[in-house]
Amino acid sequence: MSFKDSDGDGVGDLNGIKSRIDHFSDLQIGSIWITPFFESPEDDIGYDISNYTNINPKFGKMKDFEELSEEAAKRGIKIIIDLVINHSSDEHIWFKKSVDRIKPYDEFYMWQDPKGYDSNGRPIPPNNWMSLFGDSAWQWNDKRKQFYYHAFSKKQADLNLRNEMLKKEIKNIIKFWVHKGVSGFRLDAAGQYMEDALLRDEPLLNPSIKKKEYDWRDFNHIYTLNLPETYELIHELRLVLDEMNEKKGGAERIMISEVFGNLTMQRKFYGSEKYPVTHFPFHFIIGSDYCTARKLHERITEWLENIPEHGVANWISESHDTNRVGGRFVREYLHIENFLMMMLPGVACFYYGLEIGMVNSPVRPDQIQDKHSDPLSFRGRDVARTPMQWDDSMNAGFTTARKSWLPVHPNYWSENVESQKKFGNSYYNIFKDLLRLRKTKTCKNGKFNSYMMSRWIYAFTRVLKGYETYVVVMNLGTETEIVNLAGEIPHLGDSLKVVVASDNAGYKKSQLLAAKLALPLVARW
Ligand code: TEU
Repeated sequence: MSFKDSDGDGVGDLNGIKSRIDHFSDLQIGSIWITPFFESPEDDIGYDISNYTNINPKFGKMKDFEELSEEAAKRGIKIIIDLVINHSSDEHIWFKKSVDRIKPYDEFYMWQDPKGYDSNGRPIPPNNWMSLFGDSAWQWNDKRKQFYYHAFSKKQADLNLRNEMLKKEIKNIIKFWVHKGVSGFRLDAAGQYMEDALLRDEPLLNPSIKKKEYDWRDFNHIYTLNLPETYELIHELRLVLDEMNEKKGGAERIMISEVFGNLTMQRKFYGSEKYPVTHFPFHFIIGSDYCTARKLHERITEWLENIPEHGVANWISESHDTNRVGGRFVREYLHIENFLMMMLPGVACFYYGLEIGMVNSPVRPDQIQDKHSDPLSFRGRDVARTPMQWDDSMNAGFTTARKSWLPVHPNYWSENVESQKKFGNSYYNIFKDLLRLRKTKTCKNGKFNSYMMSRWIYAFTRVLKGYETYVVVMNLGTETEIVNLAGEIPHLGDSLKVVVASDNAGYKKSQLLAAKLALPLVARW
């Protein structure tokens, strides 16, 4: 955990979050998502849970969570936690009992006999399925004399989510945390929940490319990703939550699915009004490529137009699995993503540090904590997991320990919450201004219109009759361009006035706006 350390061991914790809860009130943030803080041997920073209802002592005690939950509730802030049920740690008691074939745990995991034995007497895995973290997804267990399946590391054994007894356990975990004050769940790796019952081999994406060794990316995951049964399972879990909501007089608790894929697939994670699945899937807005205005326009409108009527859009730009946006391209992309997420219709999920423009941090090989760099990102995941930068004291005010669990970014002496609060056009203050705009009626209910002003200049408006109207303009390119907003956008009033800009240029001209390098701004009329 990288938000705030309260006990001086160099690792962030629940009391740390509680001590800085006013940071969220200050920004008027409605909910916070906390990554796993449960009992775990930490093979994958806690995404390998050995007890779902115990707290890892490193992060605090149950009492600390209850207090955090109370303090958050007092401020109207909801807490969302990770529900990591695709797999458990191999150190979970369920797994140990499963190895020993103790009922009902014997069928809690994905056990399979070997396909056969090689000439050296070694067991051969049942099929060609690969783990996201490298190598075969099948791990031999010598005691049970069978393989178990693991989509991620071999210490993250996939749970057999078709097992009714296990589903009961999971439903109880949901209820347990709701009773502790949790208002939402992020369904970790939801796409991986189900696997083909016939264990069919997955086809190569490109069979003509011959390799000595293939990895996860080489395959078309038709038998291990986003199987239709996934939605059925989530729907079942959703009903548990909805029922608890009803009991509490329509309290709103949510489920978010962490899934990746095309629109058709992501749409399914919404379900329908009659058959709800999650409230929304995470939707990464730009991703890892440069965007022209056309591409951005297409992505945004396609997404907004295809969301089922009962659903809400979602935008996210970074997480603990991705690189920081600011480190992916030029740093100004940070502003672009923040402006988009704040002003587009839908729910925006911000990764900590975005409010002060945190960028990828240099992490020396001897400082690396992540044992399983995401193969989909080329630089490992630690670069985006470094401590929050609070002030210019030692370790950026994150911890009183001499050494924090991951190094603090060296730029912390200037880039930190305290100093940015004082400096007018800082990331922090711009972020706050945008959040204020986001709360307006126009941003909540206004109509959305999208415009490609040129190859690189993208604009959109939010319009609500009887209220202030906003136009957001951004330059995705690297050259200064002059754009004629009035010529392109119908009904643009004469009194156009810039309300938030990512630089200090002091725009005055009402209709001609000079959009500089990656400059996003919001104007109203
Ligand atoms: O990540 C899940 C994850 O990496 C997959 O969803 C994957 O990116 C996708 O299927 C590719 O199509 C979550 C956590 O965020 C991550 O930190 C964990 O390492 C992982 O689950 C295992 O729990």
